[in-house]
Amino acid sequence: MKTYLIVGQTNVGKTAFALGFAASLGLRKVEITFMYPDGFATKQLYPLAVAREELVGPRQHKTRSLQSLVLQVPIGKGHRLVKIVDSTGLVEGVHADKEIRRSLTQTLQAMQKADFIIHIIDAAEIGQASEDVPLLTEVERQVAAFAQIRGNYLVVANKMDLAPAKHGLDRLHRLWPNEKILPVSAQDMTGFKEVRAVVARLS
Ligand SMILES: Nc1nc2c(ncn2[C@@H]2O[C@H](COP(=O)(O)OP(=O)(O)OP(=O)(O)O)[C@@H](O)[C@H]2O)c(=O)[nH]1
Ligand SMILES: [Mg+2]
Repeated sequence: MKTYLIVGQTNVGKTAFALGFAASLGLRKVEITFMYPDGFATKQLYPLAVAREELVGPRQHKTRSLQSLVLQVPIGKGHRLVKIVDSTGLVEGVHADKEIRRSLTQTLQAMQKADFIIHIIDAAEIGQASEDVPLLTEVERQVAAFAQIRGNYLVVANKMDLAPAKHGLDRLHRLWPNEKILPVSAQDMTGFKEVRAVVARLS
C-alpha cells in the first residue's frame, strides 16, 4: 500500500484536502488513525461532515499529530488501497510550543518513509503575496527540493474558489515550469477528479 503524506504550511487546507479526497471517493464515513509524537495512537470513525467540523478550522495548528486514512481508490476495473496521511503545518525556525515542535519532527520523519509527498499550497495567499517576497518559506523550499530529487512530489494549489488564487496558480507555474500542479478547492470540491487520476496512476 502506497503512503501519501500531505505537508504544507498551517491553514492552507491540508485536512480539508484529505477529507475532500475521501468525499470525492463517495465515502460518507472515515476512520482516522491519530498518531501522536509520544507514540500514542488512537482510531476514530467519523461521519465526514463531523470530521470536517471537528478537524478543519481557521485556527493555526489545528492538526497536531499524523492523521491517516486508508482509502480504496478505483484503478482500472479494480481498486487499490492507499494511505493518506495528514500532518502538522510546517513552520519556520523553532516554534515556541513544544507540542508543535515535536509534531513537526514527526512530520519530517514521516517524509522519509512516505512513497509520495503531497505539498498543499494556499494559491489565494500566493496570489496576494507581494512580488518582492519569496513565494514559499525556506522549510517549504527544502521539502520541495528533497521530494523533487526523490521524484515523489505532487503539488496541489488549494483554495481555487478565492479570487486571488488564479494569479497564485500562475505564479506557481512560473516558479516550477516542469512540475505538475493540481488546482483544487477543498471547500467547493473541485479538482479532485484530476487528483484521483494522478493517485491512481502512481499507486
Ligand atoms: N475558501 C477556501 N477555504 C478553505 C479551503 N480549504 C480549506 N479552507 C479553509 O481554510 C482553513 C484551514 O483549513 P484546514 O484544512 O484546517 O487547514 P490545515 O492546513 O489542515 O491547517 P492546520 O492543521 O491548522 O495546519 C479552514 O477555515 C478551512 O475552512 C478552500 O478550498 N477554499
Ligand atoms: Mg489540519
